[in-house]
Amino acid sequence: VAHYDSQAAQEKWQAFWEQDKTFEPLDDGSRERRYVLDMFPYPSGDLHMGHAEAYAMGDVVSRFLRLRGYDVMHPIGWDSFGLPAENAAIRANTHPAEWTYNNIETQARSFKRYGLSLDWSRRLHTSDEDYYRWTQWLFARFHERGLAYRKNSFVNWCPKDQTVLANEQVVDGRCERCGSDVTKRKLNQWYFKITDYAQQLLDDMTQLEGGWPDHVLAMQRNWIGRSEGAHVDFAVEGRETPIRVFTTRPDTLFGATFMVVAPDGPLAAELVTDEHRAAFEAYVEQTKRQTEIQRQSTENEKTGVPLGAFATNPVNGERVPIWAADYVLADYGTGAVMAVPAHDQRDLDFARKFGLPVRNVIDVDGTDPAETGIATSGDGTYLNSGPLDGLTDKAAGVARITEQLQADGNGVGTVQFRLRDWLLSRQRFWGCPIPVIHCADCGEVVVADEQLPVRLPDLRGSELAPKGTSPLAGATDWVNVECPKCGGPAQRDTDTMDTFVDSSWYFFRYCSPGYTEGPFNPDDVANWMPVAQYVGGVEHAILHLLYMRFFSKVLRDMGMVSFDEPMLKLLNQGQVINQGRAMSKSLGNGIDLGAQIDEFGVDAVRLTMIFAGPPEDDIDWAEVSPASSLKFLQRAFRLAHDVASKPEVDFADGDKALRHVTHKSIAEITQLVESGRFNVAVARTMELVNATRKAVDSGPGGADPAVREAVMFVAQALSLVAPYVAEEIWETLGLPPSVANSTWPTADETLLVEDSVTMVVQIQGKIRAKLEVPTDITEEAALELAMADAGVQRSLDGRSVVKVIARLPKMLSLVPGK
Ligand code: ANZ
Ligand code: ZN
Repeated sequence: VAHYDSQAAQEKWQAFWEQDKTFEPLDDGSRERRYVLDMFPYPSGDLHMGHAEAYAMGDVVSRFLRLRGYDVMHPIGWDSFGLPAENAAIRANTHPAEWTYNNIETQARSFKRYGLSLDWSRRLHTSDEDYYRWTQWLFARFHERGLAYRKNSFVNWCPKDQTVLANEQVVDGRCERCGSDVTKRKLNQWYFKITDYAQQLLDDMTQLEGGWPDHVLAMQRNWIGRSEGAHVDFAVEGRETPIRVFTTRPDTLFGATFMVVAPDGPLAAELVTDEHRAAFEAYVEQTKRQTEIQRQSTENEKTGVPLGAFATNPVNGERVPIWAADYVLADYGTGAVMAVPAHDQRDLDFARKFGLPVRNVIDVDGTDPAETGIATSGDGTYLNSGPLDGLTDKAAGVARITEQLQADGNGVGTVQFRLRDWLLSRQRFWGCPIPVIHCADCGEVVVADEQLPVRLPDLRGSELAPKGTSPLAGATDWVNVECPKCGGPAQRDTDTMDTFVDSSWYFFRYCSPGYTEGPFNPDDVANWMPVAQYVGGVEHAILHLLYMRFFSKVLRDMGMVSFDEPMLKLLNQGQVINQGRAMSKSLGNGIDLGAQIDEFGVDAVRLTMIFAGPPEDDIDWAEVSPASSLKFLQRAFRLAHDVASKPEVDFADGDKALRHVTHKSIAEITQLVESGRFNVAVARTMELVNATRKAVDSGPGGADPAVREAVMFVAQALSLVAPYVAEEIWETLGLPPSVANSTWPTADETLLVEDSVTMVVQIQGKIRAKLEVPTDITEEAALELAMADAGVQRSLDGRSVVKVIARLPKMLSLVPGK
């Protein structure tokens, strides 16, 4: 029997695709373009099972669109700056580039072996000079537009990695990378002003609905966190300017009995009186050890200190004390709140602990929070609230009080976002240098475009060890330069950029690789983008996927791109797990991709990944069987050897029944792949293989043209998931290579009609019904249909059927009991 040799097929077809440039797009406008993009890999070690799954998914889409006649771009590159390379270089006393580019070569080889339909001619690495030159160029443009700025503030600090982290990189109070508890440090750092785009990032999500998973949109919406409310000004005794608070409930202002400011913000330090200073300073130290999550938790025992300062409630003239407490965050709203203990649980817990007054101003359910200790919220009847008394509607209360505040000049309605500006400085070496020179006289001078890239100095090994300052600061020859403006002595910025900056624009670069006039050619981007399908892990739901949307909007405002959203469709593949758990070293349940491929071949491994379930679901490797995938592929391959007709044969002469099955498969599989149901498409392909095998062995036989037609489509459908065996089948059929260059068929509507015949139903020799049934009807289905017929029921008259004689599809005879 014929048997396909998966390893030999792999080498043969890799060479063919490379030589044929099968997967390089024509890019000449002769076909409609489609851009299919996988999130580019980080070069940590070799490819693993997770990569294998994600890229197998992207390849289904890319190969499908190619066969459908589109000019498909499916590029690959590496996100090659980052900490692991630096840590490896410190350990091995080498340069991070060595580790990085070695790993890239290993991964590139594995990608090729894995049979992905990638365009290698557009390959990029974010750590290449001709890439990071343009990252710096973009930084300069952002700076010109006021979207890159420096400020001094408390930032998230990872004590292990010795670098700052963006808010998005702090997960449950820990460093997203190494899991260390994140602390706070006061540093002068660079930020991107993503908050300028908060509203647009929110609004444009309507363009992504349907194309992106709902939960990703929900996560972004929460992260952006839009709140409507008001700014209210409280005059402070002995201070010229009032304190401004942000509140979502200005209608509760009559119940504001004290104020609270963030201990670690500038206000508290300024307001505190000498009498309270020592206690306050101790409290600030304590605060810094708390994570943001702990601080916001309602479970947390409330702590705080009085500042000795007092303010005036603008609506009733009451004198209220000002406290500092860690539950108020320095960088949300204004870093100060009006405390309304009756209607905010945190304020109530605080008031009860420190004996501050509680005044109920909304009767929600007849209870008094001062007595119950439970704050009430929502609609109710206002009381103790001057002009609001008697109103029962929250919206009306908010509107009324906001109007009054505005009229008196004590406040204004406003919108607040949870989203913070993006902190992009990192005190690490292996990243894109920030192209700024600091001069005592001229301030921040951005390096001129012609001087880019600002190259990394040549540091290695122990020179990179974390010291709490950037390793670049140690490269004094590199740091000390002439000020480009005044020629005086100046210093380069010694921080590098967050690697999420690199990955915020790589997909533009793919459109015009090697372009030297800018980061990309706007014409190429106009041709290829937006991306038709983006594939990658859900762990990027807020980091990368928010940042790249922000970059695209800035580029749009610069006139370089014309769309609001760069990625129209997003697929988040599930994870590959083993025995119900994520694979990990400590559990010892890791599965090695290379070993799986050695044993079963690429095709079987990929088929297993796709067939396991819906793309979004996790795959438990303990519950799937690459061995049976391989068996199926061998079955499909053997079919090709049983095709006895020649390529010139006319399918119209083929067996009707098999043609019907084939064309039904074409229609269904097309629709299934289009709607992302890849696993079901594979199941349909398996059914087609079975039907064809039957036709060969016990039907019209291998010489029938319908068999050739069926096997050709089997090869095309399989090429999306098992490309090597698909090529082998195609070749065995005597067709010119490659199946990847073939055209996906369209189903012939006339062949889709179900063939039917008339089935007569007899009872005791008499015809009781004539029913239209499919030619391939089963006895079970025929009996069910017959029993549902009114004439049959009348004739049976309540008697049960004791015997069935079936001569299908033409006749069904029923023998009733007594
Ligand atoms: C008075 C008030 C009364 C409040 C009431 C709520 C209920 P969101 O919805 O998340 O925007 N707040 C304002 N700034 C804060 C900060 N920097 N740290 C901690 N809390 C802060 O929350 C807005 C509400 O959170 C604001 O409305 C304020 O408390 C508090 F019955 O003001 B509210
Ligand atoms: Zn200068």
